[in-house]
Amino acid sequence: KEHATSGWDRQTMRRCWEFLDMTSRSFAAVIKEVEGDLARTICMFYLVLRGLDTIEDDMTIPDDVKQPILRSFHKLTVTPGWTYNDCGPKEKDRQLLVEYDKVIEEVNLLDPEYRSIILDITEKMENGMADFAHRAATAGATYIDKIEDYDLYCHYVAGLVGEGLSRLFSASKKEVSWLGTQLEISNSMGLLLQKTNIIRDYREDCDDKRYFWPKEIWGRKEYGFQEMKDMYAPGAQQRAQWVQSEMILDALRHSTDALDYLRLLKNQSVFAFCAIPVTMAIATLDLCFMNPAMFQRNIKIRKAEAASLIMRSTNPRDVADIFRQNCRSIHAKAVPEDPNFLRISVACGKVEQWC
Ligand code: PS7
Ligand code: MN
Ligand code: MN
Ligand code: MN
Ligand code: MN
Ligand code: MN
Repeated sequence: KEHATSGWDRQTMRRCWEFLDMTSRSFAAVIKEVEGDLARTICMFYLVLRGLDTIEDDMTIPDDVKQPILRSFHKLTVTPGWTYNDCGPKEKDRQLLVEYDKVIEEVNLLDPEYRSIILDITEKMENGMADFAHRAATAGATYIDKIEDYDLYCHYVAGLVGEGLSRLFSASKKEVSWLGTQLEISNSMGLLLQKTNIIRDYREDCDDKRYFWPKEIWGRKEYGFQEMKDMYAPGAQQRAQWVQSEMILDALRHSTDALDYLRLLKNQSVFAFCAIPVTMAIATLDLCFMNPAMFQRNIKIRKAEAASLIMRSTNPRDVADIFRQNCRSIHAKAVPEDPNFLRISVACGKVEQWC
């Protein structure tokens, strides 16, 4: 039965599973562990959004070309035979778009209820991405002003993924029918992951002129920065640290929602799929907190720690323990000189108290 629903008997679906391994460093393993035809559905959801993100990320595509491709991506995704060959050679996932006709073929074989959820989320995400991409092209670089804009961008690229996944879980009957209506906490799941990614990728994104940190935070007068890339300069370490702690504090806002979300899940394989990325995110926030290396290079949690997090991400109680431990660790590293000290204490306390 497992074999019949995962599509191993089809050449195109086999290629799609290969694409999943090629394009996802962290999601491939957890997606494959999901039960029955939901794994194949999430795999296809992932590949569609990965294709869309590859176009969003490609700075070699001029804005006037990129806009119509982004805004029609939900239609292209069901247009038999469509492929995209014009991504720059630097784009790591360009092959997925070169063979996108195989993704399209498999999307068209999905259960119509699943397919319409995927296409609805794709349409909302593509238009959000296109709005921000247009602003970035006009300004010459990605540039986010208010925390509100930051939350909106993260809603488009990750909060909507959370919404779509919740709707798919409900449609599969593996989770309660009303999970798909829990938009606020589904959004928070995505925002926690996306914000962690944006914090950790500071240097890599800066070097690509992708400035996702909101100016409302890094531009505060007391920090004294004129530009986001000034934070990695030699004399900036102390002040950059305070910006980093405010960014981490902002991400921690979503952590109790994530715990509330995980508590609603009933299916073991769905739980692991949702919990593993989230415990990795909390551990990554702890790793980044008060760590000046984050401004210089890409830092990652150790293999052994990741393995331990995966093993412990099996039930809400252990996940809450992981959250509490990381928050206690963040709390212990906070210093009174930090302008965010009090607010960090409160945010960590809230997670430590959660039950
Ligand atoms: C369908 C599993 C578990 C309820 C490709 C998983 C890019 C962090 O900013 O390229 O370009 O550098 O490093 C995933 C909610 C989305 C949010 C989002 C689809 C969790 C396209 C993770 C993932 C919701 C937009 C990292 C979102 O990519 O980002 C499926 C529950 C894709 C999830 C992007 C970011 C992923 C990301 P960037 P990256
Ligand atoms: Mn992107
Ligand atoms: Mn990307
Ligand atoms: Mn992004
Ligand atoms: Mn990133
Ligand atoms: Mn990335």
